[in-house]
Amino acid sequence: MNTRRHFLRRSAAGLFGAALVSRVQAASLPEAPLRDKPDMAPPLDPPNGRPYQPVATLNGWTLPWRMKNGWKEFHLVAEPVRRQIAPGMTAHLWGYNGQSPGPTIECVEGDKVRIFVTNKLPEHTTIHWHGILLPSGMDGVGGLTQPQIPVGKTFVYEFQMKKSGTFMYHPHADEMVQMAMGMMGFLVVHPRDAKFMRADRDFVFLMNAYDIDPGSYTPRVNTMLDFNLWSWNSRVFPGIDHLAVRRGDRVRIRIGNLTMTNHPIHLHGYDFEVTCTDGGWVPKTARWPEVTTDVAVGQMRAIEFTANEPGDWAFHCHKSHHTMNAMGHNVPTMIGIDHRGVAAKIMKLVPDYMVMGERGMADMGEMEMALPDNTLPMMTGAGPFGPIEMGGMFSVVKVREGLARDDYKDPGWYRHPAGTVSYAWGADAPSAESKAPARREEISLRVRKPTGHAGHR
Ligand SMILES: [Cu+2]
Repeated sequence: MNTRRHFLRRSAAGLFGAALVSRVQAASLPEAPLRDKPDMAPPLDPPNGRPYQPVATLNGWTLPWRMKNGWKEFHLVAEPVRRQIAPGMTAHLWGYNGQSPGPTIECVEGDKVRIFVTNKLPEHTTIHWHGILLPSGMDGVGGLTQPQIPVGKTFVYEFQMKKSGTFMYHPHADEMVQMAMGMMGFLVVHPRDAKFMRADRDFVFLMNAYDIDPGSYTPRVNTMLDFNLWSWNSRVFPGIDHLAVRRGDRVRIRIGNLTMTNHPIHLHGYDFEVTCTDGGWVPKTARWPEVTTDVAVGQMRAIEFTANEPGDWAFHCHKSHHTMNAMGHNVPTMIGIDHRGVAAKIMKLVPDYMVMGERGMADMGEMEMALPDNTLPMMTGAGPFGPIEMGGMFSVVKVREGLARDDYKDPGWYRHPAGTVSYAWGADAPSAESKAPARREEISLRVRKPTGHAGHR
């Protein structure tokens, strides 16, 4: 984590003399830490205030705060950022404190919170605190409850957290543009009683979507439905963190949806219950078992399960186009049509031409073809048994024996006990020990997609 030097200098001035302290501190802003890496920072154990089990933000981090006269003070800086969407592609987005999404804000029911928001965007902005019960004038709706924050200015939001739960923040100013550019963040309010709704692992991420032409860097901001990158915390598979879980852990995954469509989120290997929405905790008597829960636009859902079954469990949006990266839709379906020989003839005229799928599109997962710069394969990623043929909103919950409490590292692929893996009829049951590389950096594939920018709905 880097630190913005000028803020540091201003706070450090207080150290040099008691006479200066009050005057400088009255005028000083809290530090606005900056993060330049897209990988998951370790959960931030609260250094002061009431204790809680901190959350793990997929490909993200938690914003540190300072305590001042009983207030928890945070500093968000809205600004242009560069976000690696997955290895091989970087996007020019807008976000907070160096990343899109912005850092997760964590606090405790009853906390008095003061959030400084500095605007370093090229246009005005505000922040709305989605789901938080607060005074109307702190609600962050530009024009309605406050003037927009002008370029270069800092506004202050102050409120007390009346209830615990799962919330988010995003602009309520030029919203279409600012959300299409990646401005959003997670906000978790922990229960005052640390034993209430305690989970051993508490993951959070926001769902977002971008429309970035292959070979370019900046999202189209007018797109309403035809997005071509479906992301979790502005990352797509295989760039999304795995969810490492110790066997026996009580696991919570909190998900918010700031895309323009719903996402049926599906977990393999477990049934789960929705225990929290952006409206609050769901009473036990009102929950039911699910393996897929739809998260509608603007909603948040927390799902919970006890991780009894070890393995590598796929976790993804069930809209199959949302587990693909950018591709074209103006491609005719060729299934059942024998066009052998045609491609070779066309390739003499158009060297990088590729015929799509007379047997389906699965071949895409293993083809080695050139991509435009800064463009991700449509379907990619290799597992221990071959190409995974996914993109977009896909990750893996990796349940393992004996992980340390604070160990969120990718534990590698699951080693299936002998005799527990599906095998080809007529062959001997194979040994299940996987020999695949453990780290996904070593296994990315490059597959050329059809040209044309149309995305998926
Ligand atoms: Cu989806």
